[in-house]
Amino acid sequence: MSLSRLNNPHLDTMTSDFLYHLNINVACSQNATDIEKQFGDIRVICTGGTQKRMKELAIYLRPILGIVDNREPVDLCESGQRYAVYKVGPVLCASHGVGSSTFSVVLHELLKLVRYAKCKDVVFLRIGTCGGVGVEPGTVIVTEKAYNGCLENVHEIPILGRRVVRPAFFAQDIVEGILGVGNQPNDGFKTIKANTMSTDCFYEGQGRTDGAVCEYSEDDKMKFLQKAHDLGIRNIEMEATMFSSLTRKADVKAGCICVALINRLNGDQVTITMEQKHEFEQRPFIIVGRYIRHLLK
Ligand code: R2B
Ligand code: URA
Repeated sequence: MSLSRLNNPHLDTMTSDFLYHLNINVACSQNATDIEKQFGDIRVICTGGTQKRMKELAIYLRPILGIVDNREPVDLCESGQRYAVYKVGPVLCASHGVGSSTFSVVLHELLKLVRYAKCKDVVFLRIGTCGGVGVEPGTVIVTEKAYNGCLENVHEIPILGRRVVRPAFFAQDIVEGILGVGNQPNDGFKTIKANTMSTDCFYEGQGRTDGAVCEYSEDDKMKFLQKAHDLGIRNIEMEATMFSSLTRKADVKAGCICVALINRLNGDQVTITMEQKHEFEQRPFIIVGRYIRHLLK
């Protein structure tokens, strides 16, 4: 799929576009040659919550992409002071913050960036953490359908004063492609496909009883988590509905790969040590590294 057109006719009338949060100015009228030179070879955009994790991913991907470089990766968007973006050969690794609102800002700008750079067949991936629902902590979950906090398989966003409801699911070939490189004999962890619930709130929205405010009982919470489980939901995070629906609208393929830090059927507090968390966070790297190798071969 080529990204030569996005689903926005207004872009065709603009002579320049300032990607404000990335601090990248695109002169559309001059065939965007600088942007094409810098970013035209991009095939995969990896996104994840934190700057540190995206920098680690960039370093992790170097040998996989045959890139010999011992220098610190350069944050190409440091001057924008919002998101970090690292380029490793044909892969861009960008941070997106917590939740759909911060992610959608950088996602709109990255989608435009790859359009202006005339990138071909770009795949967007989110590499994240999540709470598991009935799965062992450390399990890697590849999202099929994304459900909102009302357990509806849609993304809902107010636009011009109206509630706009959009489909929220990932392309089956991407899901299967990612799953196909998982579960290798020495992995030491499971990779599964499942549905994901995305919420705008880590605490009440995810049915936690340990937030600053809580107006339901432990029993209410367990019933809700069970209902989610019955819908095939095996993990809860904060971006998959927006990510799947916006990439779908922009006609780009995408995938969401998250590692479970806890099993929410056993509690709410994320109490794993930072060392354990770091080890868990490497697991989606392993899967995504293999998938990128498979995509680019
Ligand atoms: C998972 O982890 C973050 C919240 O701790 C959020 O970005 C998410 O989806
Ligand atoms: N991220 C979430 O959104 N929820 C969790 O429970 C853990 C990580």
